[in-house]
Amino acid sequence: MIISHGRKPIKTSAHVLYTIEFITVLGDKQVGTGEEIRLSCETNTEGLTVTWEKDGEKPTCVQDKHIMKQDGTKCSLQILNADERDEGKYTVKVENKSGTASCSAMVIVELKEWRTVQWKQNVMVDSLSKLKMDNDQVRELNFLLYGPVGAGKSSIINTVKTIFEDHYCVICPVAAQSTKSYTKIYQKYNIRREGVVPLVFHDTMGVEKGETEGVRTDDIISALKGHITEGYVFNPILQILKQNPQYHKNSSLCDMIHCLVNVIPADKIAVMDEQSIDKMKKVGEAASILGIPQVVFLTAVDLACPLTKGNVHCIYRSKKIKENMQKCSNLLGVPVNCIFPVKNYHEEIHLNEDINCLMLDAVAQIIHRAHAFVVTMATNTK
Ligand SMILES: Nc1nc2c(ncn2[C@@H]2O[C@H](COP(=O)(O)OP(=O)(O)OP(=O)(O)O)[C@@H](O)[C@H]2O)c(=O)[nH]1
Ligand SMILES: [Mg+2]
Repeated sequence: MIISHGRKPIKTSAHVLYTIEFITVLGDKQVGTGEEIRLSCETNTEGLTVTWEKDGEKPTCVQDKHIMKQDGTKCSLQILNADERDEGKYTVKVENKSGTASCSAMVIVELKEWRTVQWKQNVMVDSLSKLKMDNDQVRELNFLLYGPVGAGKSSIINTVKTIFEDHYCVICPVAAQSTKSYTKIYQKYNIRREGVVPLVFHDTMGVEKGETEGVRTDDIISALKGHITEGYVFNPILQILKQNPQYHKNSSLCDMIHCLVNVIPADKIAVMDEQSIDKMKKVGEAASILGIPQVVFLTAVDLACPLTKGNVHCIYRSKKIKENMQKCSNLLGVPVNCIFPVKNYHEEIHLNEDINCLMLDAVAQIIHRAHAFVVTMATNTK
């Protein structure tokens, strides 16, 4: 980005000053931890006063780490031994009596990988597809997707089906961004791969602020307990009544939800409204009381992090993703090790192994937790 506030050439008693222009500007950088960052640019004129900013503020310079140079028309900032604190937007401002100009660049510092993923799609899909339920009471694991409008709940189902079924699936309707939930019906989706894989994903209406808007907290709690059957049309004004034909009174372990999957868009954590957060916390508390494990799938990581957008494989090296996971943990009170960033298919026309592996890793986690819940509950009820 270049901003020039120059005026026409002006003549001083000593020499002519020209409107400052950049001949070369700062370029975006992506470096690993411990590497060197070198930002440089060149202007059309000498004798300028140069100042640097990081994220709009004067950078804290450390001796022998930050080296600023100005040589004729060239100026540079060298940062040695980069660490996560060096990530940000850098701006150089140059000025003389004729005016000022500035240009900026983004610096991304890849962290050391703090969580590992297998990144081998075939191995991961094969091992998950072989899942067999050896429990007499429960033949399939039930997952409920719950979260704000437009968070990507329905897209998760499409992405998981796409991966297991090996072709692009848009079986679950998704919306263009809107403030009202596109999904209105409680619908369940099975996963297939050379036969049925015993995983069932339940799609729900989105959470909204306002007591009579979006999916009701009491309805989601009823769904967790297995009281709501497929096809129920959510009513934001009225909770499901026991007389409703879609209310399943005598639910058992096989009807219950075995893992609650909260879905939060990574790019919108900062703007989530308090009422929606409170609703989600209430559902989370109800799940804890029932003993149902809960996790968060953090979607839209591509919109929240340029490093991940460029390469999903780098996700667990991204400072932005790490920060977002921490923010999400603080917001919902879910530990960071229960938060899984995922990327849904939404505009791609080709399948991507990294997107698949990231989702498969998250799915393996929920299977593990749901299975452990079923085993515990089945043992306790014997
Ligand atoms: N960039 C990006 N867009 C996504 C991602 N996941 C979903 N989307 C888009 O977000 C929009 C909403 O997605 P949905 O799956 O309909 O969200 P939802 O949570 O089911 O929304 P409601 O049913 O309306 O509550 C769609 O346009 C998706 O294509 C993602 O990981 N990255
Ligand atoms: Mg939906």
